[in-house]
Amino acid sequence: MQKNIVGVVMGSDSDWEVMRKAVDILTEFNIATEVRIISAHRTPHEAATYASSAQERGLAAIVAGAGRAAHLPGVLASYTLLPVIGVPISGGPLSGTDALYAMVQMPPGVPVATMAIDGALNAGLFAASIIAGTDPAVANALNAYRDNMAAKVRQKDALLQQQLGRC
Ligand code: RP5
Repeated sequence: MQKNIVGVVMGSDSDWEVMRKAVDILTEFNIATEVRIISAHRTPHEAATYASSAQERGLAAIVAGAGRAAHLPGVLASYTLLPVIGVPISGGPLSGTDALYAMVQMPPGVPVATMAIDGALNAGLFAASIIAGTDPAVANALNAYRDNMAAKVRQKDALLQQQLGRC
């Protein structure tokens, strides 16, 4: 059985444009993904079946994105002990704040690790961090990713100092 798969689940195809960022970064780290559209409200039975069988399919974590009254991550979390990472999706009259509050305000007992509104990239990175604890190749990839980010910041700082004539 394949292990360390990340489930990337979204409530609607309209969430895909945001959620693909999680899939892209996980793919960059050679982490397999299982990508599904499952709705807590429109397909509740699939949500229950998906989450309750996730561990036996080899999933290490679930990234769940949804907008509006976004119950998907909480519902999935209630059916599995796997870490569930919620991504509130923007859109609708409340611009994603509704989804953010729905995810971050989970009542005590069944936690969801909530990212920023549309924070699918960080959700992918967070899932990779979970896997990095047991997979040195993923840990190396994450370290390289951070080194690369740091190099870019230093480069921008050097450029700014140059423009200001302070170097
Ligand atoms: C949520 O409602 C979905 O996650 C999506 O963000 C939002 C709107 O869904 P659609 O009407 O675009 O299918 O359940």
